[in-house]
Amino acid sequence: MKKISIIGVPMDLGQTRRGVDMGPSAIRYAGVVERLENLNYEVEDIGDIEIGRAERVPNTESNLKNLKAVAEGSEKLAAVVDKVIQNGDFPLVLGGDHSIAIGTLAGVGKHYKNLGVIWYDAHGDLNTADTSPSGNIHGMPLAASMGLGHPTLTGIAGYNPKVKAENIIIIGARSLDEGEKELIREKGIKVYSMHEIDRLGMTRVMEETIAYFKENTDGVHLSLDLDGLDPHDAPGVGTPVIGGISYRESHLAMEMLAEAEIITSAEFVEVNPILDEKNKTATVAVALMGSLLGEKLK
Ligand code: B3U
Ligand code: MN
Ligand code: MN
Repeated sequence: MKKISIIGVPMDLGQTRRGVDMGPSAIRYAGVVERLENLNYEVEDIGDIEIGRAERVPNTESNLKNLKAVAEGSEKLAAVVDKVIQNGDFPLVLGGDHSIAIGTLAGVGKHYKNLGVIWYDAHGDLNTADTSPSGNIHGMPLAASMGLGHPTLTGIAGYNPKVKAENIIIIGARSLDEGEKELIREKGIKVYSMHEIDRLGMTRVMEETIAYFKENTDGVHLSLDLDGLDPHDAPGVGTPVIGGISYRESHLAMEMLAEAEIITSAEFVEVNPILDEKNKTATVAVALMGSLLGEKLK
């Protein structure tokens, strides 16, 4: 069985709410290492990536907040993820806000000709500098990984794109900006919004997702934003959106992925312990990691 390497990324510069930098600590406190060791994996916690400070003076060159510090953190994370995969281990990345996916995917992408990405999120994270309503980079990582947006973000790790539009599946979307909707239409990105999840059920959504990836990709990265879940089940996130995926549907999704044995790397992001209720969201994240990595009820 593969060794799991845990990488913490205390990043809060991709958005403006404080506290999400403590996500990795909260997830560790919720027992991630023990949980995975109980599944008979060898688990190594390789510690946290060092993240710079928020920029006090907004940069004049673009509207992107903390661009330089986010890019620097992304480069460091990409290098560590790359090394973990080179060693033959499974990278499990703990966020931090979702801007970290730029670095994770930059490290993962060079190892696969046809990388699949599951983007489990209330949002599309498909903004660019031109379409972003906020300037927050955590709303841009999926576009950046496709090669769209500011060159500092698309050029991380020196290659581009990290994933092709046809290999992306978004699950749980219910808050998309106009520019993101246009991009989804233009690129034909597959989206199972809450409408499809309600209509088809999570079982069919995952069956279709798994079948597509088995046919078309040689590795699949799961990027799970805890705000994909309903705020009732995952309250500790910076941008909660009502009407989300339930705890139960999420476990089912993770269990189906485990059974299909298609996931080759994963990240869990946007856990903000300051906004949480008794570490509930970190605890949910760890439970989902358990299911994703093979925990069974019987
Ligand atoms: N789409 C908005 C809001 C947002 C994106 N991701 C999160 N919030 N978590 C934006 O700012 O790009
Ligand atoms: Mn996100
Ligand atoms: Mn989100």
